[in-house]
Amino acid sequence: MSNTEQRRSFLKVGSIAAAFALATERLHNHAHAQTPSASGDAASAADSTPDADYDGFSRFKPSRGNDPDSDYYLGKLVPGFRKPAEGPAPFEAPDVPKLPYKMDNGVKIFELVPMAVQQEFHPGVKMNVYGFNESMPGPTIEVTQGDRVRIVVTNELPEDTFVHWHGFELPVQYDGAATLTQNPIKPGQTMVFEFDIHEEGTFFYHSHVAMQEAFGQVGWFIVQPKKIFDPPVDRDFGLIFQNFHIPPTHTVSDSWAMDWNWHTINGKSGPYTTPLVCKHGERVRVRLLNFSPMQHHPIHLHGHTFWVTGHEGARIPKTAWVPRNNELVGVAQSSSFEFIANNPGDWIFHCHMIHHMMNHMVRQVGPRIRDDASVDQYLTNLRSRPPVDASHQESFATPGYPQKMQGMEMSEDFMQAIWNRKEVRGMRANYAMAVKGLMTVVRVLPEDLYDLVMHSDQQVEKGAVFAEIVRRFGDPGAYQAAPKMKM
Ligand SMILES: [Cu+2]
Repeated sequence: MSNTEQRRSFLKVGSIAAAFALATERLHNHAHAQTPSASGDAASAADSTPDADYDGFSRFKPSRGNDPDSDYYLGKLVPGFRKPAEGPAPFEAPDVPKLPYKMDNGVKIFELVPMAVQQEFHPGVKMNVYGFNESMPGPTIEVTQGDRVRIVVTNELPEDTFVHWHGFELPVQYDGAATLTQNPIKPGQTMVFEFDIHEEGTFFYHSHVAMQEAFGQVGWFIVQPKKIFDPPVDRDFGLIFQNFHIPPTHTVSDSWAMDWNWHTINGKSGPYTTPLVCKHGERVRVRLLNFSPMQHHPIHLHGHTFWVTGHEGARIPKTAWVPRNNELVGVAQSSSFEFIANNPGDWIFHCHMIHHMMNHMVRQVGPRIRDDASVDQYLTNLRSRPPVDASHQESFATPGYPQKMQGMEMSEDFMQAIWNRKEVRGMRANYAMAVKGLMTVVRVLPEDLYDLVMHSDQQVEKGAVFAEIVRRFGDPGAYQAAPKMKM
């Protein structure tokens, strides 16, 4: 298929009106003019740009580089586009607000309110959990190494609480380790914590009452280094992974449970998790925090190899960075990794624990027990049995369980809420069926498509951006668009 033909078929799939086509063309050309390698029909342009090649590693196409001992092997020290003089890229935890502060005599003052909140795990599915300042996880505290902070904690929970500043080397009376170091903060009471921050890196705050932790009481506490981390990144994302056991028809977690049926990333459960959107060629940092009560999460990113650059204690010396596709994050551990987004597409980014890849949405792994048959009978007759279609088997549905929202049972309101977010524009029409529980998506978009998705108000048909990426970087002749969804 010629390029022109491919383009036409894209427009057909995309139904992105002529206006959009022109706009894309314009954005595309613009991107070419500014950063010849940073866009589109990229491979050849990228090859001729010195910036794109680092000892055989290209920031614009999948590549490993020549020598495992090279600084640029797998993109290890390939810098982002951001200039160090611009300071660190702003930390961004999708769906979680930042906690504002006031200055008083050089002290940054934050007001933190532990409270019961309603958190919408899925569209319309509001769970009663504990958080801070109307949010679960709590709002992000972001400061700079060397700051002095005063955190005014006012307890609006119906019970005593303690707040711990996880990882900070601070005066012991501010440690928040329950009655070991302080008296409880009674309901309605305020306690002031004030300390200097000499560390840098990924920290968090949380209640130091076990059951309150299980109810969701945690938030980021990010300390940007005085001297910006090298190499500079263009994106700095943060994701908090949590598990809850919320029985059918309930909205309150059973914090005593040993098993978990609801899984959230930044307070939302796949497919309601918000994709991480970045531009082709950028250097991206992701910080993960596993704040599940009891379960570890092996976190896997598709289509890229990342370097693990730090944990919650500190950044790791570069000589000890490890390249991975999957990083196990233990309970109350964080892990930071960085990669060059050199492979355009929509890449699933998920916990690899099977039970965490669904909210008891059984269809992805098949129903546990087939209708009218014991497992033995089923296995005996395997060859002669017709394939199982679990999508419409009411007998598998447990009232109130999230499997009700699986597949075709996703309601119109549900799907509207999913598609109302700009971050998902142009993704495949049925993408939501693949993103469940502890899953989200990393979208690596050429600059023009990034602008279309994140900054334009154009109509973008479902699947159009994905099809365009396949057209430019993949094998469009072998690509099939998603079937039209009913809604
Ligand atoms: Cu997991």
